[in-house]
Amino acid sequence: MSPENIQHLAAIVDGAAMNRTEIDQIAATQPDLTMEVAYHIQAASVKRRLERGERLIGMKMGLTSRAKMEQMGVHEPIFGRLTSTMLLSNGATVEHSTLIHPRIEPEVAFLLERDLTGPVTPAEALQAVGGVCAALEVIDSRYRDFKFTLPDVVADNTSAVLFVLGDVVKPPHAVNLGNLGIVMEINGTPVEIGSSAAILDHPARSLAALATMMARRGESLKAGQIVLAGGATAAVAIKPGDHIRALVDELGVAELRMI
Ligand code: 0L1
Ligand code: MG
Repeated sequence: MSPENIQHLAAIVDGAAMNRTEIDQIAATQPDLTMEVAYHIQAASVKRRLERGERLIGMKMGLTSRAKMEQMGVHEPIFGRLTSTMLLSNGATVEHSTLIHPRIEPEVAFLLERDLTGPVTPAEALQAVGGVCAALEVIDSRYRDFKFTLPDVVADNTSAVLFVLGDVVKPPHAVNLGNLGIVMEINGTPVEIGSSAAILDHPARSLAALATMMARRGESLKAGQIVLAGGATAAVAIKPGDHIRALVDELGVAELRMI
């Protein structure tokens, strides 16, 4: 695909993300939308956000659990980019009308205290981590009816829109990171129950996979960045009035409210 077309498609997904409008799948009209091209479109669309003053604050892994892969009909993890306007304070209130068709999923997040350049093993990846915490990620695909191919969702920055982090931060070796029980409640009712083991079998494997995938593109993670390791359950549609809490063993609660 030509550089001009990549920039043109980046402007379309960026515009849809900014204006919270639905678009048609890119793959439907662009047969040369490979995964490599899709990551170029993602990078170019996020660059537009940075040029408007947002800061790159981290990265996210997507489609890391079998439940998510089955839900979306795909079979490999992908990564996206987190910017400063996506991070809300724990317990924040979000207006549903400012989103398209939001869904939410409980996650575990890493706070990096060292740079991390792949390829790395999970054990090496953990050496860059200063802390882990509970997280909730709101995803809001810009594609009509939340339907897309894998390259489409990569181009759309893996549906990233908002996230919150829990207040409890612990060193990764201080918790049973590979098997933390996770419950997501909506209005006091458990709607999803899982374990951090569902995140590519161990969240450290997700972090290592991220660093390794980024290295293939000549990119790396930096000290101070946040990494959302990926959903541990299926994502759930949310509506006005919902109070959503992710309760993660040993890591407390990440929560937000929809109005
Ligand atoms: O964070 C995620 O796992 C989302 C990846 C993109 C797929 C989706 O929008 O469900
Ligand atoms: Mg996610």
